[in-house]
Amino acid sequence: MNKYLDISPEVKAALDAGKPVVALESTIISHGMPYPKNVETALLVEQTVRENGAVPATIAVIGGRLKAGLSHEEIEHLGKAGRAVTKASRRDLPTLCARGIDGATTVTTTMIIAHMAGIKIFATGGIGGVHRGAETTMDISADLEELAQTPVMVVCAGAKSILDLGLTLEYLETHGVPVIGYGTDELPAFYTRKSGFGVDYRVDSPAELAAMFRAQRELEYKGGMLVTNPIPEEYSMDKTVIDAAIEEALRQCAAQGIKGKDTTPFLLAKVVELTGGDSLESNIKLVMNNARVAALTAAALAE
Ligand code: PSU
Ligand code: MN
Repeated sequence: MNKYLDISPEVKAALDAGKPVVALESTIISHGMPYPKNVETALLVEQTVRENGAVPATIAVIGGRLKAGLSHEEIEHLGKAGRAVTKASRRDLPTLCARGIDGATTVTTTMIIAHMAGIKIFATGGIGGVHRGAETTMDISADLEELAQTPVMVVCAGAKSILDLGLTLEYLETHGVPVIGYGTDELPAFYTRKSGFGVDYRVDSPAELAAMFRAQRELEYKGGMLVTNPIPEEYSMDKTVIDAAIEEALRQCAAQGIKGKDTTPFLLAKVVELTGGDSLESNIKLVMNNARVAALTAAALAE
């Protein structure tokens, strides 16, 4: 086992027994939602994973240790400290480990640590991608690169249109990452069920997702796969409302000269602010929906 990795006793026991485990990220806690909703959500998502037959492993860096499986106190700490916790991508782990400090893991680092621990399925809300205007800013999330090289299945609700969804799909295609629609032919756009872009394959059951993941391993590919699961109809947002909020958030981001790793957290927080909290409720529901599909898939994979 890696010398920086700590697997919680419950997660370790499940992995040793070949039982289903689902990884969960922590940037969504520290940078994706306001306190205390972030902590409530993190605990609700863990509960959803359990109710669907798997053990949750929320991942973060605590005191320079890579943690797979957090205590409620650790989740509370990450939620309360919020944006004071380093948003940790691939480039940040060596420094955090060497200095013994905390980090909230993005999709990228959650995949890295899940893979180190032997966890194959990971549920989150949305992934990072190719930002609008990336043809000049070169702002492309490390999440896409990680999907290309780390064998973990990521279940998300698509990507927010703070990104260029078309370019994000092109990038994933180039890097050989399958984009699967769960119960849909169309890429979901996080708050809404449709984006106008098609997915590579539609899958209608956790068993079929497990079979695809198994085949990818048997082919000895190094990368992972992206499962996009549309937000349940009853929680999806009005496209006009959310698009207007995103456009305004992008305008403020440009006007304030926000760059680099601060871009995504800034846009996420602005959208919540501009929609008066409605988008936060949708966000919570869609993460729970992804946790359910991931848990059922982990269970199918464990069979
Ligand atoms: N998109 C969301 N919610 C999130 C994130 C993205 O809808 O919480 C977070 C995830 O942790 C993701 C990270 O991995 O932002 C991507 O950041 P960046 O764009 O800087 O790579
Ligand atoms: Mn970026």
